[in-house]
Amino acid sequence: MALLSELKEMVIYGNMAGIEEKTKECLKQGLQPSQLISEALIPAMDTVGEKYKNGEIFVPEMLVAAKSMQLSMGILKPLIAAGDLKTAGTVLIGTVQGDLHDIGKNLVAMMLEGAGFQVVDLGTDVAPEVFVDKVREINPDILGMSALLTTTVPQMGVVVEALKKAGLRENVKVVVGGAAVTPEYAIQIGADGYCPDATGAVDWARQVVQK
Ligand code: B1M
Repeated sequence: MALLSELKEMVIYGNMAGIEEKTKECLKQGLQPSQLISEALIPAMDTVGEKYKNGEIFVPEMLVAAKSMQLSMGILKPLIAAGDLKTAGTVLIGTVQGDLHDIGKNLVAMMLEGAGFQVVDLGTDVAPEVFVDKVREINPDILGMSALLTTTVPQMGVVVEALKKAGLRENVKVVVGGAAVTPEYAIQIGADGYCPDATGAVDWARQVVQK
């Protein structure tokens, strides 16, 4: 269907100016919101992820694509009845306490949304007890933490310990990322995964929920 391909291309090339109009046009032509998401938006973000992996595009292009996807989603979400859209899984995400960097974390969140995950974003400077309380409240499949400062990375270990103390550690898969985090640190604190970038986070999350 030409309209779906056009919508998909608009996400891939980050056409923020025209994407809302195109989304409305698709709906006017009788296409279903869930169809736009599964046949245009999600495949578009998959292509974007591939292009990023292959070094064909960089963070700014990926951000604009993700923002275009979100503009389209903004129109579609209210039209989707609860339960109509199949979620790939739920991800709770946030930047750890003391850390205000959120560009990378937002990109990870947007890419996960683009891949069909329901993302609950706690923002930045998130205290361990806030992570723990939210895990208890929404029972997500995955808890993702981001840190950009060497001084805030240890907070990730504090959260993992707090989850254990609350008896919630086995209920959720924990993934960590951010420029100051290393795979070795992830192993050291007993996280389930480390992802170096947003596309890696999507691949990892998909594998986890498939299991
Ligand atoms: Co700050 N800052 N900053 N800063 N800042 C860095 C991180 C720094 C490396 C700059 C430097 O000195 N060269 C340095 C940290 C040094 C260190 O600890 N090793 C630094 C510092 C020191 C500071 C302050 C302390 C400066 C000061 O005030 N003296 C201060 C701290 C404030 C605080 O947090 N409490 C500070 C403040 C700021 C701003 C507020 C001005 C701004 C943040 C704005 C914002 O985020 N809204 C800022 C910025 C922009 C940067 C740099 C320039 C860029 C970071 C960024 O957005 N990169 C950064 C230097 C640099 O990295 N070149 C720097 C782009 C982003 C897409 O990449 O976040 O790495 P990144 O995310 C990637 C991956 O890491 C991964 O995927 C993303 C996309 O591929 N990823 C995940 C991230 N989270 C993930 C989670 C996952 C999986 C993957 O799973 C859950």
